[in-house]
Amino acid sequence: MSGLRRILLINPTITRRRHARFPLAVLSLATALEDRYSTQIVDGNVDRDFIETALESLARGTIDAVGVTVMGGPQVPTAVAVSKAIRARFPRVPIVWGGYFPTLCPEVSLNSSYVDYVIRGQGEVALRELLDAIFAADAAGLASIDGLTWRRAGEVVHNRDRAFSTAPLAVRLPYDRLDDPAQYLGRTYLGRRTVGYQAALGCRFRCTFCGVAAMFGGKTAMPAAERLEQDLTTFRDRYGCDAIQFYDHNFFDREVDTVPLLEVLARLQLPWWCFARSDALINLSGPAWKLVRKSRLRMAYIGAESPSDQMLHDVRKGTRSSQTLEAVEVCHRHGVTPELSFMVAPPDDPEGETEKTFDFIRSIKREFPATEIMIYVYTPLPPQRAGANVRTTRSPTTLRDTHGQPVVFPTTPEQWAEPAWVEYWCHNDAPWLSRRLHRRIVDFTTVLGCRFPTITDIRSPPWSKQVLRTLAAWRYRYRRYERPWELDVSRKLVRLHDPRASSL
Ligand code: B12
Ligand code: SF4
Repeated sequence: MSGLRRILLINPTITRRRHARFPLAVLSLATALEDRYSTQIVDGNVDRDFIETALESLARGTIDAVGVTVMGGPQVPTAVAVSKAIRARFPRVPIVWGGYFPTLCPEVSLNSSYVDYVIRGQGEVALRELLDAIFAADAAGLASIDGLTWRRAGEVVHNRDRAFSTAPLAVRLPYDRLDDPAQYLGRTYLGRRTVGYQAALGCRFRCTFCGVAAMFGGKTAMPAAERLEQDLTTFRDRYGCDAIQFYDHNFFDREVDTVPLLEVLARLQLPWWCFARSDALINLSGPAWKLVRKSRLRMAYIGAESPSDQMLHDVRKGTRSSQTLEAVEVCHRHGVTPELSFMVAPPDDPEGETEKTFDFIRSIKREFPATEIMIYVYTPLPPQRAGANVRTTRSPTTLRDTHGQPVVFPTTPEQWAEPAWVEYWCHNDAPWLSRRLHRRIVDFTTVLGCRFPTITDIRSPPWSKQVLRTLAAWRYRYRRYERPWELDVSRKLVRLHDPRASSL
């Protein structure tokens, strides 16, 4: 065994086994630590006893520190559970949290007995510096680690933000270190073995509702085309990959930077899916669209957010509703399915904005019925510390619940792990939503989803989708969304897929 200190990196369970994709956060950290530390990865998406596995590793006495990646929502309860279990049995082992949840809620994360350090933002270099300081017992050194939130004499200290780094684009991830890497390539409507892959880093926009700005501060960087080609060719030749789901926050950045990547994709011709902005799509040139068609882009997920230009302006989206419509048209013209995501029920006018959004969705469906629709509740980011890298439209402290009382956000990870707050983070519910409006959103979503079953659902047989379509037709036509019990029952029987929970 090497004399290196050993770090356990944990990806707590967030999704079902068959939806598990490469755990990119822990793989990135393992690569970054490589020359100084020995690492072990535990992935709760494939190892359903991941807490037991982590404890067994620690019981062998060879683990010197633990890193846990935490996304808000359903990963908070599992991250709390594994961290608590480790703290109870091995109280002296330092536990570090990183990822979107601790980046957005660093103080809350530390308000627990089982998180010692929080890394905000990109973690590769910060974690290495932190481990170096911990093992050198260099308490003074902690103060100079950018992106670290920690406790000094009981008081929470937020070091300054870490500058955006493009260094991760220079390395390739060690996928072969995972047990059976091929198990991470899942069957989706794109292909039999779909890989989840991130090509570029960050996002140059700073929409006020989005956690990505807190992670990257409005910065982005594109990878070299050679890196993309090498990675995708390896996935194809070594693991049998036949489709790609890009995790890039905005695949279509500046055309001049995107074209070399499109050329790679046009050579490989593996069906693919990506996040894209409407303004970028409508401004793509003819030659770029030609590459897109050749490359077999199947679906583009576009953050339409709202039909209201005022709201789009208020959340600093930087696009207009007319651009959403143009993007839908241009996508259809080029054989790409647009998948529009909307945020309904904003706190200022939940009912009115929701109805306007429903009407907008109906008008799009009339003209382009193949457009896919995702409906979320608008849930602003939780309160941020002073000086955080996030711009908010309004202070969350001004939010009121349905009784007119100020919304009190969780102050501990356990509170964020409660079902109501998991729903908040997943954009499914909010304290200002009346039960009536919540019901109406759920009912509309059900009727719409049955009237136009998503093409991403490959498990339900075609006949069952036809049955749902027929059953839902009159409700959709006459806007009779309320209590669609017959659709609820039928949907459960055919187990209709909901891409909001597990993606493709
Ligand atoms: C894959 C993915 C998922 C998968 C999870 C994995 C799987 N299938 O196996 C699934 C589909 C389950 C998922 C679910 C959700 N997701 Co998600 N997801 C992603 C996605 C596309 C990629 C994540 C990834 O691998 N990134 C690449 C790695 C390298 O980056 P990273 O995770 O940020 O890690 C870096 C740092 O965060 C940090 N770090 C991370 N962990 C750690 C740990 C330690 C110890 C340290 C030191 C540092 C550190 O260092 C890393 C390297 O720099 C991201 C978008 C994106 N591109 O990141 C959204 C994203 C993270 N998801 C998001 C959200 C909100 C969700 C949901 C909670 C809600 C929703 N409606 O989408 C749902 C839950 C749904 C439900 N009802 O269950 C948001 C988070 C923003 C926020 N406000 O919290 C993102 C950014 C998408 C977005 N733009 O809105 N997701
Ligand atoms: S919503 Fe999209 S464009 Fe806006 S900051 Fe988030 S990832 Fe970037």
